[in-house]
Amino acid sequence: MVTDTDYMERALLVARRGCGRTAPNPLVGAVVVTPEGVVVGSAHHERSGEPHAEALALAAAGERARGSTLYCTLEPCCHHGRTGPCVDRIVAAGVARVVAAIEDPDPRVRGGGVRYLEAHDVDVSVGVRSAEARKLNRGFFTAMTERRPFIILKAATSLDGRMAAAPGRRTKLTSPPADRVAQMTRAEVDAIAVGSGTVLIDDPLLTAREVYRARPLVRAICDRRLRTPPSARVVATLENGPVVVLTTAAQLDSDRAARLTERGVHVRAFDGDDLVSGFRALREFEVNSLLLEGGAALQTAAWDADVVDAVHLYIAPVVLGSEGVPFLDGRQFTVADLENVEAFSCGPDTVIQGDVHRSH
Ligand code: AOF
Ligand code: ZN
Repeated sequence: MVTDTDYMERALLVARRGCGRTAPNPLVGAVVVTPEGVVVGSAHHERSGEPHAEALALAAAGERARGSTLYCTLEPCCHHGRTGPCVDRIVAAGVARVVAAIEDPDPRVRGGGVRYLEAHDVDVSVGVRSAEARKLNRGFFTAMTERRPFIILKAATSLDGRMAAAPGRRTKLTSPPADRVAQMTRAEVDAIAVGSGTVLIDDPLLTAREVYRARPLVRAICDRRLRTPPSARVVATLENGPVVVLTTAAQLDSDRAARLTERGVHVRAFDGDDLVSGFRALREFEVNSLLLEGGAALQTAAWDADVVDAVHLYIAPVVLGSEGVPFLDGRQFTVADLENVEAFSCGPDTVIQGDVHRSH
């Protein structure tokens, strides 16, 4: 017997085909199934501004959608956005039943799709595979509910929890296999962020390399004092993705801001004492998820601001000693603070990935 859960898993699989392309919109999959259990339409949302998964799946099903069940990984929309409400199409197609994995957190929807369908005699169930559906779109959910991106803090440390041998000294800790895993994460997120100290010390490119990315990666620099040199490598590689320098309002009129802007860098102001306002400013660049790569000061500030949603730790089998720079400036942190932990070996290194447990 094929169950609702089986069809929803299929819809989730289909939704993943849009991976890395849909931001700021969600990944959505939809499957149309006749009362006999035949799949007559199946589709995913391909890119923001293009047709929704439900509309595409119903179009594929045509007349066969009448009396069918529609499985969708997100509650169908009921707003007049760029593509028109899916609920109207569902009713017009004569769908008898809708099974949605989870309520849409978009304030324009939030249960409105379900209410509309029920008012038009469509039977609706919400909650099948909801945890997977939420995970699939965790950036979208965080952006909708908290108005900031989902933030992954990435750090490489020694066995004794040090990130560098001494402050301001670049210390290579991880092996090439571990670096490849880190590149895969860069391929999945919408943006990467570093502090200006990291730009000055490491002069990184902040691009996704040796991995496929469907869209350019937004590269953000938190730079209250506007120290980013216009000669930085990140500025010289704008074809790899936009560069956004987040600074304070006082710096906006400076010559340095003008020079960066001339080179095509987006200079934006944020409240320098409120890091979250900086991350919020990135919504202009359609950023739902962000990888926070360094340095130590920026990571500690994000941790203290309670906006770190997940931690990716790369632990190298070396000891740097007490002169080294401690992870999170020595703040109390153990893997027990994380949920859904995955740990694996990568060459000589150990990678630990987990979500930050929040009581609120
Ligand atoms: C999508 N694809 O398959 C579904 C979405 O900008 P619009 O008009 O396309 O509307 C985007 C909103 O539509 C989005 O925030 C979500 O609430 C809803 N559902 N969006 O891009 C889809 N089903
Ligand atoms: Zn829709």
